[in-house]
Amino acid sequence: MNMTETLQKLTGKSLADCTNQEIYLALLDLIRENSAKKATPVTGRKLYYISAEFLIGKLLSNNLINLGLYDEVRTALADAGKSLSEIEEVEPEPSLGNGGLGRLAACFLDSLATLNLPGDGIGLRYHFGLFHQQFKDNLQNELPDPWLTEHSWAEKTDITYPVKLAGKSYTARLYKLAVTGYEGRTNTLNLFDLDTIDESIVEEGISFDKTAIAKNLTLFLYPDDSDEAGRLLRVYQQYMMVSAGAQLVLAECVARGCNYHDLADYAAIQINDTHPSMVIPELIRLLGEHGIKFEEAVEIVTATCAYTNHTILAEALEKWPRAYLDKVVPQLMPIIEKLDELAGKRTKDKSLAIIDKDDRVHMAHMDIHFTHSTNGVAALHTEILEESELHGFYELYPEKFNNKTNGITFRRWLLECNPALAEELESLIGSGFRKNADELEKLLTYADDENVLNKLTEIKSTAKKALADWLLRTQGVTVNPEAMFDIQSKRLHEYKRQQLNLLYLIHQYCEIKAGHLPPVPLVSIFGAKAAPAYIIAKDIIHALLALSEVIANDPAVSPWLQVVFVENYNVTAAEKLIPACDLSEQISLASKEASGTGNMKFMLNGALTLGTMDGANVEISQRVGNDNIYIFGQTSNQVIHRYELGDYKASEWYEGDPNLRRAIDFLTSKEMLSAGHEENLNRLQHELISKDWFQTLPDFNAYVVRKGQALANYALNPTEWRRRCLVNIAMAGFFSSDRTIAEYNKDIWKLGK
Ligand code: 26Y
Repeated sequence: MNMTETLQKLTGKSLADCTNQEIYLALLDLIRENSAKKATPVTGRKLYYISAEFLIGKLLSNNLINLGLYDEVRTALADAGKSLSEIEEVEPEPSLGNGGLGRLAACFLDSLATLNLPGDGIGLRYHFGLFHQQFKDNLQNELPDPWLTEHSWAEKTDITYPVKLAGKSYTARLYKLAVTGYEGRTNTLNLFDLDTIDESIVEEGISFDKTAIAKNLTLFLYPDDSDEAGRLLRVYQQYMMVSAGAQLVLAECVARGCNYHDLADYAAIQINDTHPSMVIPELIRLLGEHGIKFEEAVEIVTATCAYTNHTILAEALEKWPRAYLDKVVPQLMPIIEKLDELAGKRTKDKSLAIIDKDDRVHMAHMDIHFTHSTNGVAALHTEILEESELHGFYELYPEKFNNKTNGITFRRWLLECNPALAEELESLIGSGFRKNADELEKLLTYADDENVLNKLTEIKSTAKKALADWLLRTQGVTVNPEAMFDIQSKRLHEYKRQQLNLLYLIHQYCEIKAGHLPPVPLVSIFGAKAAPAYIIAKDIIHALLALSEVIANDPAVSPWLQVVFVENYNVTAAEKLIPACDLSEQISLASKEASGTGNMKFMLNGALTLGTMDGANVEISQRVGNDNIYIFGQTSNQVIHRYELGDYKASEWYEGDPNLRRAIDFLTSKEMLSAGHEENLNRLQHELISKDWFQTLPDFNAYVVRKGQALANYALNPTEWRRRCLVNIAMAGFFSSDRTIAEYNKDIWKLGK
């Protein structure tokens, strides 16, 4: 049967007569059937990647590509006058993550299945995922983002586990989502949920009764934690995930012959940041129920589990008040106390304790003491963990520490989002790079080939036009595709410094007003959600939206400068933005961005990076060489030193630099106040002058200068620019998540088949 016949059989009628919805459902069936064929029994060690987030994005095209059905399906649909990209729009995006950490988990699942490694995910089936972002009056509003339909990828099973929360019993139900690799095996993403969740309790925006656990437990990903009920709910979520997850791991291993004592021969558990850390005491508790003594259980769990750290920001390192755990998980507290005691026998250093003097439980400390591996996510990040943030632990357990630089799956971030580039690469260097990303380096032989460079320019122009169409259709804005496209898309956070970009844009606005025209028109595109309770982050969004309006209304400036803030940035939007980018903004305060993974996606798609020496930017710059990246700003050592001295005064920088002063003053100018709100703009201005915790001001000048150079190079030397893009694509192979996963497997997991 050819594909047209197969699909017609599935829909029960001629394809031309089907609605997009009907075709979508038929494709879902087709994919289910094909991926099920690739599920293989496991021998030896199997990985369980436990994570509160799996930002998987839409799955239709991804699965078709991985199953090798994409071209056939597209052609069959086109023959019937249907377009695959329109059918894709029927699929709701599962936004089961905030940002980098969740998307990394999704890339890892793809690579595990592609490398034919047995590795499943364990997480929660949030009904609304992350909120849907809406702009109104230049402010962010949050709305629920429903994605579950009766035909979701995650399939309900009969498997349930009892979970005790605050002394009451609940029943966690397992849903399974097939993860099929590129020409590889099919693994499973296991998502837990309660049958009793009640979506109707959501009121205004995303508010709901946070105390009705049976109704709300998995409603949202990370509900607003600005109040105690919200924080407690997070503990409830985390425990439900790890308790059901641990029971699943044990049940699967026992079914394969494990006798509990040899658990580590059957399972490797990777703890993705501290959100699943309670899996450690929970496993010890469950092993105890099977007759294993505490000391042995500790050994088994330590040999089974490993921990990944994704941040050095103190506020993101979870420390739960003991009272919360006493309330929600009283069954774990005696175990956590014994672990704390045991840790105390290994070191006298109180700063390494699990329970501190204020009775807070340090989840990361429990992870490091009681897993066999702690890794950072980029070379610089791991170095900072070893040398400063976790130095005491590094001295105690040097053998546990290791680095695993992040990666991205090239299936989604090249083959799927940029088929034209993938096709061109294939015609030049063959298709080997699809599975062996290092082969991209072969592209270097074309670095001086004018035809190839022209072709790359043409591909970029087409992607920019496609983005312009998409922006018009979805956001109602018109952009000039001849302009340089400069993109900063990532969660909104002060350390990522969207505010630095904001100050640059104001500076440019003032320069243009003063008659100093730039060498090329610039379209600056942002995509970012701010945590609902993060006031300054929301003020930064507000200021950018207001500035966008001010510029658009000024005919002297608008031909040269445009600010576009994409509403509701998510994986789907990222797939449109990334192929169209000329300049990738990676401008976090050095030392603060653990790795970044957007930086890798942009590079792979032929953008040049404007960035600080932070996270994986350091490794990108090492690979492409300093001529092929725009680096600026303080180094992480300088930043750490400044924090140690504790004498940073933003106001001195503000007073001392007329350009900076002009830009900051402009925040509350009559122009900005005509588009924005005094309260928000004043607050942001005050924050920058009096605090500026992430040292935006000391990097301002260097940023303006470096960005100016990038604009000039782009405008005046297009061939050289494109050559640099080619070098970036060619050197991106290292940042494939296949490489990352192979390293985790070799050093930590040692998986079976
Ligand atoms: C505790 C709670 C508030 C919380 C929720 C989400 C804390 C952290 C997070 C998410 C963290 C995150 O996304 N971290 C990012 O992980 C990426 C993958 O390793 C890194 O590339 C990126 O630098 C880091 O910020």
